[in-house]
Amino acid sequence: MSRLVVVSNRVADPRKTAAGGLAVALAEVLNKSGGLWFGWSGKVIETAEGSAPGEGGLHRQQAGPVTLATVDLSREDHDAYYLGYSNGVLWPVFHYRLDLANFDAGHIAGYRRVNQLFARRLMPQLLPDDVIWIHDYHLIPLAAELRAMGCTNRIGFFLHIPLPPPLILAAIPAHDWLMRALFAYDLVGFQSEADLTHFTRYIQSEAHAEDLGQGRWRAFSRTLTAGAFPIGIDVEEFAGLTAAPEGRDMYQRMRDEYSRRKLLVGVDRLDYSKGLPQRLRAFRELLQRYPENNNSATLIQIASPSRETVHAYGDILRELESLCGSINGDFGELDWMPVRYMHRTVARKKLPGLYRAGRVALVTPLRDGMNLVAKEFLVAQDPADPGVLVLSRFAGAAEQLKEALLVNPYDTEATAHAIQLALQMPLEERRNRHQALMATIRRHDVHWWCSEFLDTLAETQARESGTPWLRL
Ligand code: ADQ
Repeated sequence: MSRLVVVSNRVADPRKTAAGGLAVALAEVLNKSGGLWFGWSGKVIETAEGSAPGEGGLHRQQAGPVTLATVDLSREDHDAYYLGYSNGVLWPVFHYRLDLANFDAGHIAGYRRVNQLFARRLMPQLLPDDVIWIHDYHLIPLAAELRAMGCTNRIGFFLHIPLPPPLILAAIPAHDWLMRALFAYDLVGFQSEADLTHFTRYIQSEAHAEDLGQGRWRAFSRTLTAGAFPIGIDVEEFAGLTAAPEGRDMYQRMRDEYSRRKLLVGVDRLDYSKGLPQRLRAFRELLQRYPENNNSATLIQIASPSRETVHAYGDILRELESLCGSINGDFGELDWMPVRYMHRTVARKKLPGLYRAGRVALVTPLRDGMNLVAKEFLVAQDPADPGVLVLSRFAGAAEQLKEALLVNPYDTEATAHAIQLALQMPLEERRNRHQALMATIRRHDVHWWCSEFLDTLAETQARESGTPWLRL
């Protein structure tokens, strides 16, 4: 078995359960192959302390059979690569928010510099047979940088966020450079068929790519395989958390506290892609249109702090606080607060209890690669008396979770109506929908995702020798 090398912006210690499903799944494969996990240490070194842009020390640490190798970043690199380009250009554009993108030319230089730094630090760690799996938008050009240094290993890439249609992608000044960089990979994986279609339309129209069949495409004198690999969760792990003492305790506390109420739950990172203001407007509409919910329906919305140094995130925070305040002010009673909003991260062990107490989950992003909260909510339910998932049609998960109540989050009235249907749904229909959804979630869990991606990568044709990768 070849050794697996995982590269992602951040590295998680696979021994810590708080790391979550993805880390657990990757840890399993990494453990089996005695693998290496490489990424940014999370540390920013101020230039005054001696770290220049494009430089950063390497730290190696053993986590059981897995080696964790991390690199520090200088302040300048961090600000340009992480804040400026990854989260100031790629995140908004890939989520269709051109209005929030800042195409400052300096950022792309930093993005490229850090990818080159990663390649320089990773290259000496590689063995000839290693299979390399690179994750997400921070590291699109990494394979091209490795190839330019002579790396001939099999390299796969998985994009966790959506890929927009060609015309939106083309708004990025360096879009052709980015898309060409993808051809340094042997396999490129997306979350959904929709994202895959956007990619193939782009490469056909902009790069005259040739369709070789079976997911293989040829352009820039290179061949890659592209496919949709919808990410799942570790169902057993999450069911275990639900049944654990902390999960049960949280559930009981929520049940006791809200015994006279119908509980709705929302759990997100505070991000403009998650559609939080739209969700609150729909909840307000629900209270206005269907007055039987007054003094009853209660929305617990948890929005964990995220990327607060990026400008657009401050605006969404203020908007959310004002919407919650006005709903509580207009509809609240002495003994009933319609919205309980918390701007903090909830410990992973407590989430299943909260989900299980919810009659309805509101997962209504304006755009989302997949959205794992939707899947976690369903796993945490009591199959004999399950809650209902209201899911945005713009989440990648909507391609799979057809039995959820799918909504357009921009349509406030229709979303309010769907929430009302969810609150009123008879037991038998709830059970049937939950059963069908669980079958999908079990079939396509995170272990399936990992092995499907890695098996497909192993089957890609050995890279053509003799065609050196031309520098980007
Ligand atoms: P995220 O945008 O972070 O991930 P999501 O898939 O919803 O989104 O959540 C990932 C994990 O974070 C889940 O396990 C969830 O429980 C946890 N989480 C979210 N909000 C939380 C909160 N307030 N408190 C505690 N935990 C919270 C990106 C893409 C997604 C894609 C994932 C995985 O944006 O579309 O599904 O990667 O590929």
